[in-house]
Amino acid sequence: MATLKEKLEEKIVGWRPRTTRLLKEYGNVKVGEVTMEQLIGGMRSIKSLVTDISYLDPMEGIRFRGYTIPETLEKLPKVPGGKMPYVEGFFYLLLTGEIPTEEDVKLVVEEFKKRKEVPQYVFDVLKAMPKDSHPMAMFSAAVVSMQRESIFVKEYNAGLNKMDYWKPTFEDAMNLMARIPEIAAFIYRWKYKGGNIIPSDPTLDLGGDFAHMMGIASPYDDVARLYFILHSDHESGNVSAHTGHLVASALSDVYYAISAMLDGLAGPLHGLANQEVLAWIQGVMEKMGGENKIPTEEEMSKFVWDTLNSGQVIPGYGHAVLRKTDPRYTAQREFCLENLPDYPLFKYVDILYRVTPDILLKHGKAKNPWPNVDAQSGVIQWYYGLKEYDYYTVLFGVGRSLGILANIIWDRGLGYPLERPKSLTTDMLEAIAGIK
Ligand code: HAX
Repeated sequence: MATLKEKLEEKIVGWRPRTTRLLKEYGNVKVGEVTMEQLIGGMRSIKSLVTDISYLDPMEGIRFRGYTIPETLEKLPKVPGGKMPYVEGFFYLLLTGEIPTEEDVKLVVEEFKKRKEVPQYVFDVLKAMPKDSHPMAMFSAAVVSMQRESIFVKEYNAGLNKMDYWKPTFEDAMNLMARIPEIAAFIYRWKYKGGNIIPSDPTLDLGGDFAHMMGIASPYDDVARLYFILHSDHESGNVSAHTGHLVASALSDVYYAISAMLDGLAGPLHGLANQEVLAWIQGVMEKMGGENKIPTEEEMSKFVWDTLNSGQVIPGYGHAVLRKTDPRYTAQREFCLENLPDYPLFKYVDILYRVTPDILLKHGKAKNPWPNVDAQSGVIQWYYGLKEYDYYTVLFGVGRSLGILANIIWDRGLGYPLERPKSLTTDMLEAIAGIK
């Protein structure tokens, strides 16, 4: 049976002629136009990146390798005793575009186990950081501290054919991904649990071992699997994905690229949003009478209107690209309905879901009145005892590493070049606008 690397080789070699043809024969074909608004406005929606790992449709939400979230969760092999798929099998899907068999998944699980030992110096680096360092700063530092392990760098320095760049990149990506869960769990236990570290259990899959090292009982293993899968990829233009791609485009190895993408994810406009949404919902609960008082829809509607009329946004609603309920929200909502239907904080989330979209529509400002992923995820973490807000983005980062590593391997496989867009001056823009 083919290993993941052999399968990937077959896929990459088979794909290359498509990219080469587009470049050689259709290089001058126009894909879109760029307006002044897009240029000044953070390059919003400019079509300027290529990825085949995932695609975000505004009406439908994310598809991973062509599969919707429900299809992904349904089709991938499940971990025995749980309801969620193996994260390892999901990584196989991201890399190859194919749903793996049970056997394929077992091979990836074994590969990760062989590679998962975290060098002691990584823990020493983390222990040397001030205790009040943000967990994302710790995560990023831990990853970049392993840069000396890069096989890509060694082979590149020894002289490597460009066509083969992806091979040591694959080795680096597998080594790094295998180690990330233990690093993330170490940060949690070191920072918030008095340094009481729980060693990895080599019999468990990635999600199961992560939950074990965090010290949180089942079904948190399924929560971890679901969370990592849902947060893995959201095509290439978001800050973390774009940063990972950009840094790797300089042929910086994956340790540099993943450390940098984590730095982008740490921003409040990106990965940090989920903790803000949870804090807001808890504030709503406090104001409306606490966990013993579940508001009626009328009471909640009034609260939402009052919030909007006082000029504030409703956190967890709206999206820059999506124009429907985020399917990542729906997947987590279904998990809540099954596992914590009566949890007061979830009841609040549920009532908000029933009243808010209509109100936002009537209010008429938000282009998307529907909830986004962040409106649900914090509630689940809180329920299972993970109450350290600052840590939530680390969970996001573990998941996002899957998507970005898959992208970087393919970037190298297809020979995508150094990223280098062109900038203009304000004078030039004024000249283009005809003002000067
Ligand atoms: N409540 C009230 N008003 C909202 C709103 C909301 N949830 N979402 C958007 N609006 C308002 C905007 O403030 C804007 O008003 P102004 O014209 O007065 O500035 C108007 O509607 C148009 O905004 P938009 O084009 O619909 O939204 P953007 O693409 O600019 O921004 C945001 C998308 C997600 C940032 C936005 O919807 C928002 O602030 N939502 C609340 C915060 C939130 O949920 N953040 C989580 C983001 C999830 C994510 O992407 N994570 O990575």
